[in-house]
Amino acid sequence: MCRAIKSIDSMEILDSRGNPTVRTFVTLEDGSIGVASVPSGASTGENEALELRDGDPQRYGGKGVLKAVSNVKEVIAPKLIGIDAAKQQEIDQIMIELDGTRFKENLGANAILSVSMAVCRAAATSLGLPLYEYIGGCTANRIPVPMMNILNGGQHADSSVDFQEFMVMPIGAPTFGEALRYGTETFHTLKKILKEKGYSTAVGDEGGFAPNLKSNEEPCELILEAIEKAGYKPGEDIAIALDLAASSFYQDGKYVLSRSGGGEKTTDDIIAILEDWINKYPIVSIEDGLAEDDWEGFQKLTASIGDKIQIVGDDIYVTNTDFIKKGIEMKASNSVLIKLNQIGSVSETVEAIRLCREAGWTYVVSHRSGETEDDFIADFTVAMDGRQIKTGSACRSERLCKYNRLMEIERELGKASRFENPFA
Ligand code: 2PG
Ligand code: MG
Repeated sequence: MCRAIKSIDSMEILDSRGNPTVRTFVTLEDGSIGVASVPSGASTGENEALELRDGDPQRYGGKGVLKAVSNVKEVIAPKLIGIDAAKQQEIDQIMIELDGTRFKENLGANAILSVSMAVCRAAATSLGLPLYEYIGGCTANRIPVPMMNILNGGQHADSSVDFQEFMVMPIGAPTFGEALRYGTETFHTLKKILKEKGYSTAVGDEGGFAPNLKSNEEPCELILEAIEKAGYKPGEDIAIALDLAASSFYQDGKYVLSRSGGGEKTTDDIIAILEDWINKYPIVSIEDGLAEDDWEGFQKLTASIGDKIQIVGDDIYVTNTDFIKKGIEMKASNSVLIKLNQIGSVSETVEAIRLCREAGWTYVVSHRSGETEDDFIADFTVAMDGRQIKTGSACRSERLCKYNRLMEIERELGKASRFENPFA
């Protein structure tokens, strides 16, 4: 069997924040090689699959991943040698059983996911197919609308803004390439505006600007101005999407806006703020507007504005079908953020997306704030017929490599490619 796995190797590399992460190499009998690197979050959900770190204070402040690397080489590899790399589900299942815990606490989700993705790539190479076609079949042709995080706050920046992500979504663009241009021109225009106002134009973890602003609302005002000054129609050409990452400022049942000096807010206060904002700004999507433990709050938020905009759950679901099922039953949102490393394997991520589709929910495939030059999610989103991808701003190559890959795919598909406003 030429597609059989011949060897699996792994190493510690560094992510975009200079923290260690896992890169794995899978080689098949026919010589095909698949390489994959896993990302790492900062505003992580409590129930994410475990990112195994060494905890050795002598190396990288305890953040080394040599144990995860050794788990790939010593524990996982011997069980997978000889198996057909195209048997993705079987391979993922073997690793899940080998780990034996609900949150992949033995082997580490970083170890398991790196193998899962590398196996997938190796199989695609062996079959001579681009990754999106291998996973999604010969009809995979939709290029997602980017959510470009051009202003970073919260845990992704060292600034006075409590809310984490202020994104532009070029929903009115005719192609992905044009969407990227709309978003990038807005990003450059925002830089000029910030400069004129005497604000810093240094960037945060996801490549968006990270100035100290007067309030959590000012980013919306500035982005609106940037969209217009760049020559686009707000809401028509370019809309706004937010990720508050509200779990990161939720303490003892209250939302504490300490960075901006905004004081303590209740769930109802936050909902009122968001209701007000969606009337003032062309906001089409709000992610983690409330905290992961605030299921009733999510329900309320969705009941109040879920018919007008997309309500995305990230920390609350952690790409885990158990939590997504609960959310669907409770009508806690109408969309799910999808991150491979929250659940830890390609097959389980596909299951999470299936569940969203069955419920008639949307899904947004996402990067992490700590990324690598791995562009797996670009192909994966196209394969999953994903209409939206969130992978950062228009700078920092660990963000742009995903966007650049999507431009390549759009070019390769030519006339067959589709690009549509997900909200039309
Ligand atoms: C998020 C992500 C990605 P992190 O909250 O959606 O933007 O951030 O990877 O830090 O969890
Ligand atoms: Mg989020």
